[in-house]
This record gives sequence, structure tokens and C-alpha cells, in this order.
Amino acid sequence: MKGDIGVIGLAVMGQNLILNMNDHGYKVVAHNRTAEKVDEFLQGPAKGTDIVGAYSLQELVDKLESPRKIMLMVRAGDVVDSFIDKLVPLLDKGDIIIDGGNTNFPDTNRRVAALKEKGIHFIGSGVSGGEEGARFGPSIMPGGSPEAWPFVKPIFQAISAKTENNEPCCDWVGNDGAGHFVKMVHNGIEYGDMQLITEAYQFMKDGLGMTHDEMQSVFIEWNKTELNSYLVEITSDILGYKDTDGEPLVEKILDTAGQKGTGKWTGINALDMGIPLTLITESVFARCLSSLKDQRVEAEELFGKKKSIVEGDKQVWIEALRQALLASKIISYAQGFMLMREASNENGWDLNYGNVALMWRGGCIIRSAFLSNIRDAYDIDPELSFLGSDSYFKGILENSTSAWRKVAAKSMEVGIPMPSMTSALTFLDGYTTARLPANLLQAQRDYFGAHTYERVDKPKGEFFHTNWTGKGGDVSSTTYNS
Ligand code: NBP
Repeated sequence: MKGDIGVIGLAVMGQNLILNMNDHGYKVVAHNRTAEKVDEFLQGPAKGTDIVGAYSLQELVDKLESPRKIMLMVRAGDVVDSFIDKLVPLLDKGDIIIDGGNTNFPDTNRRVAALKEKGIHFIGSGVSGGEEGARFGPSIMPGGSPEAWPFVKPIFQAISAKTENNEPCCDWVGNDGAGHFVKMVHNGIEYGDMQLITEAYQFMKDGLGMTHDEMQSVFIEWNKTELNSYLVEITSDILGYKDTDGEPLVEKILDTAGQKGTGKWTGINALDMGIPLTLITESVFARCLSSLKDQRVEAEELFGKKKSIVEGDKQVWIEALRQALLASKIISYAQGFMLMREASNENGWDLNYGNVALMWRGGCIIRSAFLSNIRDAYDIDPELSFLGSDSYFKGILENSTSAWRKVAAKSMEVGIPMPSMTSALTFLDGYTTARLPANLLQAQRDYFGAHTYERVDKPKGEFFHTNWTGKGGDVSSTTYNS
């Protein structure tokens, strides 16, 4: 009997996805560049299963049922291109290559188009959930050649995480690089969620002077509220974890955050598309700032920074912080969905936002109860332009604004950096202000560069230039927005 699917790449993600596919009754053929890893896998974790090995790409291709489905779980970038180049001469028209790595979506756009010309279908799929997700049910976000989806769908939906209603956290996202785009935004949102939690932690630790056991209890309680999520849950575990000397391990970890680029890509795309994705971008910058450790240590001394004590009823502050965190999180998701909406319009992807929320509901790092509410919001209005306008989320934003402002103001007053929580509030203030000061900005642009402006008392699209000083000419610059 031939194999149902081939997987190339036997590192942590590949091995666990293969074992997951095997559990669901699929016969998997496993290949890896370094052939010894095939043997190690077959004699180790795959022992006693139906998984078979292939020591060359030709052997892999020969062992697969047509149309062949070959999934790459290798390092993103050139390695994917190199496998595609080697596979294509061995494949038949109608065969399917899937890239399940963390690929930047323009690469997937390019590969879908290039392989289409050769009659090969290509799927670029986000896979989230790390090792455990891959093994027992990840969130899977596939996009690319739609013709390939019916062949891959049963396998992907079988191995994916399921919601509490047993719906698979995997569905077709859209054409081209849509799957990898949605995975990129997922990772950006992950940056935002993590940053918001760390800001709450710093407020509690430095401002309120709470112990780690107290903070752990707070996160345990928060996890029983609308904030219920995987990241809040693991934060409570982390805060309770003691090193061998009985002290909290978290305080022994160097405070410089790493990043692999997906948050940065999300920010770059937001800038390219003109979407105010402030919270995620601030979260990326917060990681950049954290990496300036030596400079920060010197600057704290240079500026003689004092301890940031927050006075007042601790319980009242903790509840205010919870509300500020929840409201900021709504803004983060609202901005992320705005970015996906813009990308969908620009690329003709026709994204289904309710389905995206469903795919993130289980299996992935940002899984949370909150995503069910997002799905409900898009069920009510599939074209919702701002998540915060949905009645459920609007209610939370309105109820939390007062507490959110108190936390933001206090953090500024005592000097606790909370870039993401405060920028989220500023975004909401801007978004809900009908008249912003951009009129003055337009006047400045026209003053120094004859960039022209539109008038509130004239139809849109009519441009005016004023000779502000009486010395400039009447020639204006051409009007365009980049
Ligand atoms: P890695 O990203 O560490 O990739 C390891 C695989 O890439 C091995 O099979 C390795 O083969 C192969 N490879 C490398 Br590295 N360089 C190669 C080359 N020049 N030619 C051929 N093969 C090469 O594995 P991973 O952590 O399992 O991740 C796989 C993909 O999934 C990545 O794109 C990753 O970003 C993504 N992802 C990872 C996670 C996670 O939690 N780790 C989560 C979600 C997505 P070798 O054994 O011969 O060196």
C-alpha cells in the first residue's frame, strides 16, 4: 500500500506532525536531508507505527499515492526553494507540494505562481502550536492553489485541534500566500498578547510590590474571566515556578527578548498597507528596546531612576489592570483584523474572518475563549470594519475605559513602561475622534511643499493650494498618497 502523504523534515515539527497523522490512520512517508535522522526516527518515536522512511526524494515520490502530497517541514527560505527545485522534475502534473513552515507570504505568492505554470499545486500553510500542537492538534492555516485543498483537507482537518464544539481549527484561508499571511498576523498578535501580559506583570511587581505567589494567583483568577487563554495560563505557571534555590526562576532570566521576524513582518506589512497596527508594532519595538540591555543599565544609573511605587488599594488596581489588559487585547485583535481586511481587499483573497478566529480558537499559542466572541462578531457582520464596534466588544471597551485610563495615567506618572497598553488607548482615542489635527498637518505640508489640501466645505477630490507667505508661487506638487 502506498503512502497517503510524504513529509520532508524530521525536526521537532515534522516528527510530531507525522506521528499525529499516523494516529489518525494516514500512512506517512518520512524523509530528511540527513538520512540518519530517518533511521533515528523510525527506530525511536515512530517505532511500532505504520510510518515508513524514504532515503531519497525519488524513493519518497515512488512510495506515494497519486496525486502525491508532499509536505515540507524545513527551515523557511532558500531550503524550501531548493526542495521544490529538486522535487519538481520527479513529480507529475496535479501533484501537491505543501510548505508548512514559517514562510514570509510573498515567497508563497511567488511559489504558487511558478508551480502553477508547471502544473504542480502548491499550498503554503501556517502551522501553530509548537511541539505539543503538532503532536496532538495544531491550528493549521492553509492557502495557495485551491484545486489542491480537497485532497489535503481530510488529513489536515483530522490532525488539527478542535474547538469545544468539535470544529476543526483548520480551514481553507484563500489563494496565493493567504495562509501564510494569516499565520504571520497570528504571530504578530502573539507578540501583542505576550507584551500586554508582561506589562501587567511589571505593574504588579514593581508598582504594587506583589510577590510571585500573589501574581500567580492573580493570573489564575484572570484565567477564569474573559481573559481565559493559553498565554495567561502559562504565565501563572511560570510565575509559580521556583528555581533549585526556591526563588522564582523568572527573575533569573535575562530580560532581553528574542524574535524570529514574524512580528517585524506584520509591522512592515501594516506600514506598507497604511494600517495603524500600533499595538503589535509597539510590541516588536518593546522587544528591540529590551535587547539594549547594557545601554538600559547605564541609562538607569545616569538618570537616577527611582522605584516606581503605585499607592492605593491593591485589589482595586489589580481589577483595573485586568480591564486595561482586556481592552488593550481587543484593540490588538481589532488592528490585526483591520490588517487582514486590507490585505484581503488588496489581494482579492476574500478572507472569512469568522473562520480565521475559529482556526485560532484551539491548538495555537493565542488560543483563547475570546476568539469565540470574535467569531460571533463576524458571524453577525462578516464585513465588520472595526472589531470594537461589535456590541459585545464595544460594551467591554466602554466599561473598561475608566480603569484603563487610570492604569495608563499611573504608569506614566510613576514611570512604568507600558507601551502597548497605552498605545492601544491612544489608538482608541484617535479612532473615536471625528476630527483629528491632520488639518494642521495638511496645512504644514502645503506651506512648505505645496502638497495641496482638500477642504471640508468642498467635495472630496478637489485639491487646493495656498500661497501662505505671499512669496511662494502658485504651482503645486502633484497629489498622490504613498
Ligand atoms: P527547523 O526550522 O529547525 O528545520 C529543521 C529541518 O530543516 C531539518 O529537517 C533540516 O534537515 C532541514 N534543513 C535545514 Br535547517 N537546512 C537545510 C538545508 N540546507 N537543506 C535541506 N534541509 C535543511 O525545524 P522545526 O523547528 O521543526 O520547524 C520546521 C518549520 O516549521 C520551520 O519553518 C519553522 O519556522 C516552522 N515552525 C516551527 C515551530 C516550532 O515551534 N519549532 C512552530 C511553528 C512553525 P537536517 O536534519 O538535515 O539538518
